[in-house]
Amino acid sequence: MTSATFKPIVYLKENCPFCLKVRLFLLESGLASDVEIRDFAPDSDREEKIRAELQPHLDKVSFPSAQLEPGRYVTESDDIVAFFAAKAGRDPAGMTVYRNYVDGVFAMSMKLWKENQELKKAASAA
Ligand SMILES: N[C@@H](CCC(=O)N[C@@H](CS)C(=O)NCC(=O)O)C(=O)O
Repeated sequence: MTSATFKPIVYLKENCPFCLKVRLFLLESGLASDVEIRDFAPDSDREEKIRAELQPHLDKVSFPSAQLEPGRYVTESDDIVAFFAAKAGRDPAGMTVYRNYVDGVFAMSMKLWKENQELKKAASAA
């Protein structure tokens, strides 16, 4: 398969905030039909299959992941969004739903997660 005929594959874990970021971008930009989405529920048989599929290509499997071009695998949500944004000439900063999610619920969940980690660390050191 050549780069011209290859359909990028995006791997998404349900309920993952980073994966939702990628999914929202693809939906709002209208690019969802240009990629193959392989998603799975946590702890499902499908998760095992997808992890086994990705494992030979990545130092560490995490989600979201994507095969952007034949043999080119990436795992960072921002890199995946940047690749598709550049390819389609779309600016994520101008996408209302995507920006609302990234600057709102996503940013808040990252902040709370970090605070929780710090509280746990402080509690275990006390
Ligand atoms: N920096 C990464 C973080 C991704 C991340 O932490 N994803 C979690 C799921 S929410 C993950 O893959 N955890 C390990 C795992 O599920 O094996 C990104 O922005 O894509």
